[in-house]
Order: sequence, then C-alpha cells, then structure tokens
Amino acid sequence: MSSRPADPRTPASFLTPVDSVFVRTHLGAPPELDAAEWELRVEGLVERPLRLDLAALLALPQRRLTAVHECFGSPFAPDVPTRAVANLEWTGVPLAALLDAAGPRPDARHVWFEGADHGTFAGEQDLTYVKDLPLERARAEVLLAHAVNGAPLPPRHGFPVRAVAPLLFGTNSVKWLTRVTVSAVRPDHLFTTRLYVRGGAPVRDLDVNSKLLSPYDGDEIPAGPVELSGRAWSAAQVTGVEIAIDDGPWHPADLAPAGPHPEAWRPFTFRAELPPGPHRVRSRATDAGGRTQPPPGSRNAWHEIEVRAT
Ligand SMILES: Nc1nc2c(c(=O)[nH]1)N[C@H]1C(S)=C(S)[C@@H](COP(=O)(O)O)O[C@H]1N2
Ligand SMILES: [Mo]
Repeated sequence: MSSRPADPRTPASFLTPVDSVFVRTHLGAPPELDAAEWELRVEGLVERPLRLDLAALLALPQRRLTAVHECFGSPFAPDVPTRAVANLEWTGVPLAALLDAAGPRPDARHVWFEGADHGTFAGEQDLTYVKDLPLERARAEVLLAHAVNGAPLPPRHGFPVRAVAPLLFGTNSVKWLTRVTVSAVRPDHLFTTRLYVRGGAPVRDLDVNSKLLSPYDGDEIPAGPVELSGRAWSAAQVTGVEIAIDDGPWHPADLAPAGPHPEAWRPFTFRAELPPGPHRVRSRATDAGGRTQPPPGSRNAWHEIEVRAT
C-alpha cells in the first residue's frame, strides 16, 4: 500500500488508545477535510436524495459501538498475517436512519461507500476509495462514525466521518466518507471486484483469530509462574482459545465472558510456569461456526511469540 508503516504494538487494554491504532491508506496522504465544508450525499436509487452537513448528522440519534478493527492486509498477499488489530468505541449515526430518510427504490440491492481520498494504486490512476455491501447488511450493520473512544476522529482515521462495518475487515470501513450510493448492482472498481476478493467473494467477514499481547513477542520476563494474556475475535462468537508452550500440547485458556459488546474482541488468559530459557508460546481460537485458526501459511494462522525467561 502507498502508506504502510510497520504495525504498531497492540497494547493489552480492552479499548485500544487511538494513538496506538494502525493506519492504512491506499491513495496517499490522508485528505485534510474541513468540517465546515464537509457534506455527505445519499443518492442513486432513492426516492429522496439527501445532502447532510456535519451539524445535520450530529443532530440525529447517536449510538455507540465497541468493535474489533482489523486490517485484512495487502490485497496482493492474502495469506500473510498482519496482526494489525485494535478494539475501539465508535460514536455515530446508524446508516439505517439515512437510508430510511432517503427511501431506497424497490430495485435497490447494494450500497456503495466512497471516500474523499483520491490518487493512484497499483498503477491505476485517478481512483477514489470505494467499497460496497448488500443493502440489507449495510442497513443493519453500518455506523457512520464521527468519534472514536469519545473524541472526534483524527484526520488519519477518517475525519470528519467514516463508515464502520463491525465484524468485517477494516477495508470495508470507508474513511473520509462523502458519498453513499444506492444501486441495483455492485460497483465495478479496483477495491471491490478486482482486489480484496478471495475464493471469488469480496473480503468481508472477519476470520477467527487471536493475538498474544502480554508478555509481548520478544519480551524478557522473570522465570516461574506467569499469566499470559491476549485477545480473540471472529465474525462469529469466539467459543474457545487454546495455548501451547514450546512443543507441548494445546490447553484451554480462560476466555472472558462475551459481555455487553458482541462485536468486541474477547480477552483470554492462561497461567503457565516458564523455566529459564527461550520459549515459544502459541494461541489459537475457535468460533461458533466451528472454525479454528490453522497452522502457519494462512493469514489467520495461530499466533506464535517468543519470550525469554530469566
Ligand atoms: N477512504 C479510505 N478508507 C479506507 C482506506 C483507504 O485507503 N481509504 N483503507 C481501508 C483499510 S484497508 C483499512 S484496514 C481501514 C484502516 O482504518 P484505520 O486507518 O482507521 O485504522 O480503513 C479502510 N478504509
Ligand atoms: Mo486494510
């Protein structure tokens, strides 16, 4: 991608501080939008096209959503794990409110989301960032967020408004949102039908995955008893996490109860006894669909870290 800093360390807190969240942009530097001039258009196959400014959006009923946020990774390397993940509390307006006000026509089937960023990707020029969802999914799931962890979105994360599609890969959550188009068809676009496609389907639902966060990969820790902890997530509910140490067998970890935020990641812990020396720790999650993280070679391969006990 055109701007792809190394994945920042994922802190072991339930909500990820915004300064620690990875940033992904395809079309160059984040656009610096002026909140006073920003406008969102809702158009296409609707009875009443809308133009809303930020004040109009903020005047609508708001909701909060705590959700895991994960990058799929490079669309050219779909099998490489990124481990770029966060858990954030978004505030915004459900897309349903705007769709209901606009009134989709009977032949409407899809919703396109377009951002204000503009540029070149993979040699293709003059692109905007476009994603799409089936109308019913978009209506039921998407939040138009203007705040993250209680503060306005920073420019790099989509100021003033972005779409948030919970439990879908981050690529679906369009930043710097300026246009929502209701259509009978999917958009034929680099980021919708040509890239971010796997097994013939668009990259949407999160895979089952986990990440060990404490101790962190590469840490040196005192030998003896240690509490390992991490996070697990999936598009379906996580039902279990297992830990394996060095060449030992998989053991069940303690998985935190599902709690009030079904779209959030789930903390897990495991008590271990680590004798002095280097150790390899692995975690693998399983979800309600019966999916378990596979061995290395897939983007959601089990997570493996190395720690040194002294
Ligand atoms: N307009 C726009 N939205 C975008 C992108 C982009 O390049 N442009 N990148 C997507 C990708 S691939 C991811 S993983 C998330 C990253 O969101 P973040 O940078 O706020 O963490 O934004 C998505 N939304
Ligand atoms: Mo991404």
